[in-house]
Amino acid sequence: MNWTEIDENAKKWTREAGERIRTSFSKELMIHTKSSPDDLVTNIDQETEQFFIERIRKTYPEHQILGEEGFGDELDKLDGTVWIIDPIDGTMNFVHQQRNFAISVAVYEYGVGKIGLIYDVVHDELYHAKVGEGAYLNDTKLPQLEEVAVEKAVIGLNATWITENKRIDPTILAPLVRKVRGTRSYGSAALEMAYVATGRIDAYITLRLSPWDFAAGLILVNELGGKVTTLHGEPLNMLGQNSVFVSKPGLHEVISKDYLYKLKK
Ligand code: 2AM
Ligand code: CA
Ligand code: CA
Ligand code: CA
Repeated sequence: MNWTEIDENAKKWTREAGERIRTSFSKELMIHTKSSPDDLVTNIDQETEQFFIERIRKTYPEHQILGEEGFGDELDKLDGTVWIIDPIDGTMNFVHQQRNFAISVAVYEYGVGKIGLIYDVVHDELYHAKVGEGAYLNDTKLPQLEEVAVEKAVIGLNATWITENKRIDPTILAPLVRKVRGTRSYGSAALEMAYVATGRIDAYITLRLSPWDFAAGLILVNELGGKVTTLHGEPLNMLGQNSVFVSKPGLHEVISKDYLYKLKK
């Protein structure tokens, strides 16, 4: 397996896909809803996924593809080489703001992350990691993550999870919100993981993500010494939905022990 070539192609196609998305800003967008009125998808999400699939199928016919919009393969296990793609992560931001969204592309081999790319299309910022070779923002190598105290931490958290909701007792995270220095919510799981990787936020907590939301971010954050687990501290299931807790080292243990212990098993 020529991982250098796969990495170069993945980066090239991601930047090309980003250029197409930037060009689309001047054209009319077709917006549909999926599971609920707030769950959006556009023709650009679909066309971008198809753009990747055409290139991967032509160059690597033996690889499999897991994509959010369903143009890839239906997988029940992660055998062989699998590309995990979210063509636009943060579609609501893409539609409402034309910013704060990203392309997320990861390549896994037998379930092990090899290459992770998160491309902030509007800022032309490519966060990338090849396992064992460090993580980068464009050409700049990112430093290893350092420990931080809870009182000094800024965490990515959506207000949904501290108000009445279906997935978590809101009294579990409310005391954490009071303790930390600040909370932020950017609306793109991939970007929030890239922000943990760059130290712009210290942790990110959310209750329901799919593999394409976190596949690339997991590789980036792990490469820098951060931790990515479910809220129960378990490894993420790469074929299903998960709660997700991304954090700098040290802080992960403290938040788990002092706040998340109240979660039901
Ligand atoms: P998406 O934009 O690719 O759908 C928004 O808080 C974050 O959660 C985004 O990364 C979004 O990804 C993700 N997400 C996962 N499932 C979602 C859903 N059913 N509705 C909206 N956002 C979802
Ligand atoms: Ca979506
Ligand atoms: Ca997503
Ligand atoms: Ca998406």
